[in-house]
Amino acid sequence: MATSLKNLSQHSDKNISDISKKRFGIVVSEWNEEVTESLYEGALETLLAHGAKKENIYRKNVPGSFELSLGGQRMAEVEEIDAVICLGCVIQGETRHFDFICDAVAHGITQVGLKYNKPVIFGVLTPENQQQALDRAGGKHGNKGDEAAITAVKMLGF
Ligand code: DLZ
Repeated sequence: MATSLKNLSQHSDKNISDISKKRFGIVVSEWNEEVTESLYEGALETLLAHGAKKENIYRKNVPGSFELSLGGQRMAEVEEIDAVICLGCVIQGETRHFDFICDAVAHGITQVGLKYNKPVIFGVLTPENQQQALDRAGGKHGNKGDEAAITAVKMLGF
């Protein structure tokens, strides 16, 4: 999967390629389920709207965002999967849990992408409260799940 000269455009492009044969793994955290289900719906609809086939999209749940790294790795190690989207929502609380979880998942997802040389997308909301989360999961500030899916599509075209 090494990049060769023919994959590199001499002019900037938007990196949107044909994804009709690409396979996607979506990993969804069950914490703050109302939010993460909306993120999933957004990601799914966006992939389909860009030409992905429903039968090429695989989903697995993990208990919480901390587990997204391992879940993402399980998806990424499947050779036929081209890109992985990790979806979660960590709401800031009064404990230091927030920092530990966010740091761990950001680092973990980065490592998985580099290890498998595949797009592994960080679709994790880190809001202060549930309302801010809902606003970014299909509410007034859009849907981070859509953004995560677009990012996966763009990275496949890289
Ligand atoms: C423990 C915990 C807490 C306090 N908050 C969240 C959260 O807001 N969002 C989330 O996705 N997960 C949370 N978790 C669960 C952790 O991600 C993880 O599942 C547990 O610490 C077990 O490893």
